[in-house]
Formats: sequence, structure tokens, C-alpha cells
Amino acid sequence: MDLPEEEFIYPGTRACAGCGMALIYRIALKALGAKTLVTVPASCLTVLHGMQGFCSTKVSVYHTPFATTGASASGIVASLEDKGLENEITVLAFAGDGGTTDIGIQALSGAVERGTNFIYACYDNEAYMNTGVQRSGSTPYGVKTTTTPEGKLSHKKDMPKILEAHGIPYIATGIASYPLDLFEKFKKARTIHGSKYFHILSPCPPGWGYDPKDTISIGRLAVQTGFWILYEIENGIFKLSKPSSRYLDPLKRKPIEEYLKAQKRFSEMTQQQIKVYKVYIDNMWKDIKRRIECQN
Ligand SMILES: Cc1ncc(C[n+]2csc(CCOP(=O)(O)OP(=O)(O)O)c2C)c(N)n1
Ligand code: SF4
Ligand SMILES: [Mg+2]
Repeated sequence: MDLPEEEFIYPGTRACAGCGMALIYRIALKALGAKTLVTVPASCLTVLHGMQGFCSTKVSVYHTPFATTGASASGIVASLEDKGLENEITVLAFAGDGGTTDIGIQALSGAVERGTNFIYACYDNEAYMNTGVQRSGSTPYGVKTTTTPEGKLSHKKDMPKILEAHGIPYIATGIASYPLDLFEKFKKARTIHGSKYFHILSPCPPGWGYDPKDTISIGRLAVQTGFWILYEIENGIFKLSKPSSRYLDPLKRKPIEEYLKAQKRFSEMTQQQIKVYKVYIDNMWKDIKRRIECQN
């Protein structure tokens, strides 16, 4: 109710019912407004936009080859600067986890190292969904995909940490289940000069194996179990976001089993694998606690 009423995506897109990515995109565009130019690589978001000749958004969208999202954003920003329009138009790169953590990582690294003035948002549905659920560097441990039929053996790549090593002014995580948190972060990012990076968990009913009506509750469980942590890093200062702040206390977190059991992709996880998850989550939070204590 507190989000602006104006919509920048027309109704009836080709995304699946309950698509987390469509919600994230909708919220991001509400925060950034009409004067936004988006660059998008091959992904489910390409499908949302529609076939050539049509576009389901009110803002202009540039479809760029899979590996080139960061480079295309740098080019668009350079062109706007040449025309004196850099303060008028926000450049938003919006890519999936495959297009970000794997195939687009070098172009992204180059763009932020050059200090390109843009926002890069990775919507993370934790696999290559558009091509039928193959594992990516962002697929979590234990998840079954068509290329990890026995479950993935390694944990997700920590992209925000990699981006932080580039020394950029703003990094944030998000999820559409907490829409105001996500909206406010995009609004803030718009006012910051330089490279801004978002990593946003994006529940996906067919890829994760749950009913489309449960997208919001699955996202909330990701946060409530401590698996997905909402935070911002502004000029090197780490800040837990309000929806996650109470979970610094491990006793407040819901058991991770509640999140895992709600999704078919985690089916057949052994007790041993669940223990690995518990240690993984505890370690993430211990790191955060140490970091907050060092800052104070
Ligand atoms: C160079 C190249 N390799 C492979 C593809 C095929 N392809 C299109 S979309 C896609 C999956 C993208 O995965 P991700 O970035 O996670 O976005 P999602 O589909 O999950 O939204 C792949 C492999 C392509 N278009 N170009
Ligand atoms: S496969 Fe998943 S990410 Fe792709 S459109 Fe459907 S719900 Fe969205
Ligand atoms: Mg994906």
C-alpha cells in the first residue's frame, strides 16, 4: 500500500504466475521511475519483456548478449555523459544469477572497477531457469537441478563479498517478500554516484518446486531461517536491514528445515546435509556479528 501506484510494467507479461523476479522488477522500476534505461542479458527477464517488436515495460530496454551486461551499461552511461544526460537518466543493469555470477562476472567486474555510474541488480533464482533449471555458481548446497541430479556439492558464491572487494559505494541485498525494504534501497541507490550492486533472492515456483501462491511466504522463510540476510554496505559500513536485524540472535531464527522442506528442489536431503546447512548459516551470522562489533 505504501508503494507508488504508477506501474512501469504492463499487465499480462510472459513470466510464470508467482514469479519472484517479476515482483522485484516491478518494485525496482517504481523506485527508479520513468527516466530509467535498462540493459538485460538472456534470461527469464528477456521472456518477461516479450518477443522482438513488443516490450512489456514503459521504460526502454536494451537486450545485450549474455556475457556483456556490465560492458553494455558502461557504453550506455558513456553515451549519456556525452549527451549531458547522465544526471537525468538512471542506467539499470538487471540480470539473472547465471548471467551475473558465472558468464557476466568479468564484464561486471570491469564496469564497477571503471566506476561506471549505474545500478546493477542480480535477481537470484539460484539456477539457469530460462533454459530448464541448470545449476549456476549461485545454486545453494544440496539443490537438485538437471545438471546436479544428486544435489549440488558446493555452497552459493558470495557475490556481494566479491563486489565489496571492488570498493564500490553501495551494495544491498533484498527480496520481494519485504517490498518496502527493497523499494527504499533502490531509491537510495539512485541518489548515489558510482557503481551500485544489488543481490536479490528471487523465488521461482517451477524451478524451486512449490505452489505459485507461496512465493511471498517462501521468501519470508528464507529471511526468518537466517538463510537470506538483508543488509546494506554503504561506503564500507555494514548495516543489517530491519527485517533481518532480530535474527542476529540465533534463538529467534526458525529451523532451516522449514525452508528446505517447503521446496521440492531440496527433497531427499539427508540429516547430515541439513547439519551442513546449520553450520553454514551459523558461520554467516558469526561473520556478521564480528563485523558489526568491529565497526562499533
Ligand atoms: C552465450 C549464451 N549462452 C547460452 C545462452 C542460453 N541461455 C539463455 S538464458 C539462459 C539462462 C540464464 O540464466 P540466469 O542468468 O540465471 O537467468 P534466469 O533464466 O534464471 O532468469 C541461457 C543459458 C545464451 N543465450 N547465450
Ligand atoms: S521460470 Fe522462474 S524466474 Fe523464470 S519466469 Fe518462471 S517463475 Fe520467473
Ligand atoms: Mg537464474
